[in-house]
Amino acid sequence: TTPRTLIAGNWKMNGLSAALEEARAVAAALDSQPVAARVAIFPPATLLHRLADAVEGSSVLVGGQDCHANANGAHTGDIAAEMIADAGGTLVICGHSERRTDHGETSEQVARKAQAAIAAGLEPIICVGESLSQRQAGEAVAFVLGQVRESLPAGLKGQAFNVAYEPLWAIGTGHVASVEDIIEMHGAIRAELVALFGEQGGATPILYGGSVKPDNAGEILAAPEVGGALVGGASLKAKDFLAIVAAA
Ligand code: G2H
Repeated sequence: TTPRTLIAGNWKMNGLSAALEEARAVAAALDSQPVAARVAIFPPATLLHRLADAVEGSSVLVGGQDCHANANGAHTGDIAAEMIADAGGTLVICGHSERRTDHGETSEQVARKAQAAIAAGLEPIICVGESLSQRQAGEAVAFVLGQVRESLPAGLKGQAFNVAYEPLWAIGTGHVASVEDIIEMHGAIRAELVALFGEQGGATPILYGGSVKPDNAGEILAAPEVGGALVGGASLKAKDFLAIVAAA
């Protein structure tokens, strides 16, 4: 069976208490008009618990933007996967390019985070993506497949997880990857997932992320091997986010 499309709204470091209204609006809209896709919101950690409470009883899923590889301990400022689950989250983003860039996260660390997420019962979304210079040098596919091999721990086998392809040059820039580029990369990732995980790898959702907006979501989500979208900027307003959900 084909897993349901996942539309994930990554608020990044945006959102104060007032933003809970946007999440409530998303939940109310989905309650009055159910959709086929799974819909998840990833607020900043400070809002995780309150957002989970705000959408409780609705179909909206909640997730964390990052988790630590360890279960607990002396790691000031970090958040354990179990804490995300305790706050009402069921998913977590691992290895977003902004974590890799801002915090120097390596694929090896990302794999440990994904393993920790699974141990806590969370469904990880593991992010990969090449830089503009790598794409221009013709190395995009080889680089991303290397990231897939290094960032996905063997412990994912038999567990629910997702991969997100986010070309760095398309994140928050308004430069969306062409559908041809997306099809090529998602096809390559699919083949790698099958090689790594067999039948399960053939069904693992591969999300696209990078300047997904209401006006391009339909075309991207209809492309082969695109199992959902990781939406940043356009997830902050319920109206835009719901338009993307409606395109799924
Ligand atoms: C890519 C994406 C969501 P945006 O990072 O993670 O952000 O849609 O703003 O490009």
